Amino acid sequence: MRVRRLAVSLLGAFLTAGSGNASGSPLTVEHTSNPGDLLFGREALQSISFTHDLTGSGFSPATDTLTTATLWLWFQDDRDPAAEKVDILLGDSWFHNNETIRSGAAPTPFAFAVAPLIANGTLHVSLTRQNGTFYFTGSRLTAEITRLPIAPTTGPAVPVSVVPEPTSLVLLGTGVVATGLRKRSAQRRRPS
Ligand SMILES: [Ca+2]
Ligand SMILES: [Ca+2]
Repeated sequence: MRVRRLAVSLLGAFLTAGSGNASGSPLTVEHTSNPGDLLFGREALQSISFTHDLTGSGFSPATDTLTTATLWLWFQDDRDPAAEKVDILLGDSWFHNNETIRSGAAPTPFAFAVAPLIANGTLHVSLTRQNGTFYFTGSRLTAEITRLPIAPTTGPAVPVSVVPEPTSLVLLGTGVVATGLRKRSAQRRRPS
């Protein structure tokens, strides 16, 4: 039993290590906006707009590709008998009309797949009350990204010229002189 638990931990550690910043591996980034439990329908609040920006959470448009992206929106009914309705505009044109806000102590959040709507890591969101009174309690954008491998930086080729060291020059000079002396000595020994 202990061995099995250890094997599971080791596998978990391996998987955790493998899901890091290695080239091409998926990463998860998220951005949360919580404007502070705004109550729609009273205090004249009818509409709110905000922008999620993943670039502040580690997403880089130059090297990262979005695989999936999910927007979560949390609302809370204040438990009156009326029905709660909200219009949700995502990006510039993705419109969800008259969505019903579900009641309950911990209502299920809306979840939208929004990867096609994200440009340069940002997503614009607008919420407009249509009916009832309700709280808007938070928004979260979660994305899985793939990071391109970073190419090693190679500088321009530098031309290399070989300059003989002074010691080499001395040895070379000595060799030339020695060869000359040997030739001269041989000529002297030759009978004329
Ligand atoms: Ca209600
Ligand atoms: Ca209500």
